[in-house]
Amino acid sequence: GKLDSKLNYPRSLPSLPIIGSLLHLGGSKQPHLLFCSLQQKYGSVFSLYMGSHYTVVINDYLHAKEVLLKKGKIFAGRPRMVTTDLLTRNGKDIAFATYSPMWKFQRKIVHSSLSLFGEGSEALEKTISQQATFLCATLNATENSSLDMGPELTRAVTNVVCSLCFNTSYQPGDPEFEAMLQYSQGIVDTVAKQGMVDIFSWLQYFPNKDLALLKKCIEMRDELLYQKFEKHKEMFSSDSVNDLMDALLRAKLNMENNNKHIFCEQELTDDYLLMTVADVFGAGVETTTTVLKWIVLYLLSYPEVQQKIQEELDQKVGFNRHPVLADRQHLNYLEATISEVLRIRPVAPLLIPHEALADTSIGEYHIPKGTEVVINLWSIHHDEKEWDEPEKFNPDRFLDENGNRIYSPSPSFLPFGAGIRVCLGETLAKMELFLFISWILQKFSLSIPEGDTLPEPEGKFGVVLQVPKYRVKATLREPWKEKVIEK
Ligand code: HEM
Ligand code: PLO
Repeated sequence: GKLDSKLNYPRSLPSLPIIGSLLHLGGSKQPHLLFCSLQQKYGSVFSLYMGSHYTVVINDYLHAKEVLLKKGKIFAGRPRMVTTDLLTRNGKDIAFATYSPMWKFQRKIVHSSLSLFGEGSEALEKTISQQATFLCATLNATENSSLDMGPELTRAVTNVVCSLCFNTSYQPGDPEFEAMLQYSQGIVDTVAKQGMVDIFSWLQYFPNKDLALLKKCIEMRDELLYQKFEKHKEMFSSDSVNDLMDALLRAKLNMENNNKHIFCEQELTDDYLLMTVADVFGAGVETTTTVLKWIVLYLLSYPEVQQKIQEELDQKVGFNRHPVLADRQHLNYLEATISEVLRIRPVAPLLIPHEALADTSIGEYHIPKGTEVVINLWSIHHDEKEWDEPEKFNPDRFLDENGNRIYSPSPSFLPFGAGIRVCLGETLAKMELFLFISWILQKFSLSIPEGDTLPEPEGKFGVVLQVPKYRVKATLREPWKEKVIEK
């Protein structure tokens, strides 16, 4: 109601509070699909009220890039939500924290630890390869029977992030791992999914099943975090910093010793440390696992794509050694397939909502300070003006006529976001996706178990776009029949 009539605003949806409920009525469209189809009537930039919160939805890459890149700093805020405030102790993490000097500092520590222990080092490639070995051993053990690969993929990915964050890993059947699976699913099911409590915050004061589940899951997570934290504090030595938790502890000690807070006024309390690791751990597990499950589902639906990847692997890697990261530049079709999955099923179909930190504009439209800006990555990745038959799964669109990889045939491709809020784990995620899929397909062919039918690849909207459950039959490929898969 406070809009200035002299200024130009995006077209607004009518009868607004109803939209809030529309998003949640069973059977009706999911938010990313609803927003995508509303473009027809309202154009690619439109506004609505989430309860009383003025929200602008962006459905095309030009306006998205203006928000994320050109005016990235102005739009670097995050709106507060009831569920994410609970999850992050009022925004003491990175992903759901609004722009602040502390947020910058947290990002910096994570970024440098990831390069130190991860992306730059051979140690990480070794860790991922070791997990790939275990994964292949499990597939071998269940050969020709049907298997839900979900938990196996999750364990492989979790162990990689565990090693980066805590310098630990899980054995099969570890009860702590089972607990982690359970609470993380509960969080994914309830947090930041444009649910009613986040739209009408007063609903939190009434009995609410989702919120109760979220609180219980956060308790479970906290217990696990504290335990890791206490062990790290006990063992800490600034001469041997081996993981993210150590790096954060060292940053905290340095800040206290110097007693001058170079980066920010605020104190780096335990809460900030805990929420930072929790973010990296949570993001590290849920995103990469989700993409792996999407990739396998598409490989089952498109056996010809799987076969082409295997032919490329046979040619470029062969059967006498395992795939290594250095093979990435030669495995164009595999890389194209990964990109195509990230396009057609973006992990974060609405990114994480941004917030305008000052009065500004998007295109010709005035945007008041405090506006929530939702970037609809789904629309951007399914834009008919940018993609030929966007609903079609076609890895070849990421290759030129000679089969060489092109980063993207259209600028309308932002699977990791862009600008100052860009994903912190892009390099790590790409390493994992490449190594896990290449290891699996070098040794196994994946197919639909007899009598099973695949679910529709629709995806369930949430803080990540969740994959429907399905089962897989893994068959050891001919050249590997004589070889022994390492245990
Ligand atoms: C943020 C995608 C893996 C850590 C994001 C965003 C997207 C994204 C779209 C939001 C950008 C925005 O709000 O504008 C992905 C995809 C992944 C992936 C597609 C896997 C294929 C990871 C991994 C980590 C990670 C493995 C672990 C280090 C983060 C963090 C943020 C983030 C901490 C918040 C950044 C901020 O708000 O400043 N990611 N991500 N992501 N991602 Fe990822
Ligand atoms: C996933 C469930 C975990 O238990 C907690 C968690 C932490 C960070 C979140 C992640 C969840 C979901 C995916 C998010 C990530 C931060 C960045 C990432 C939102 C909720 C994406 C894709 O934007």
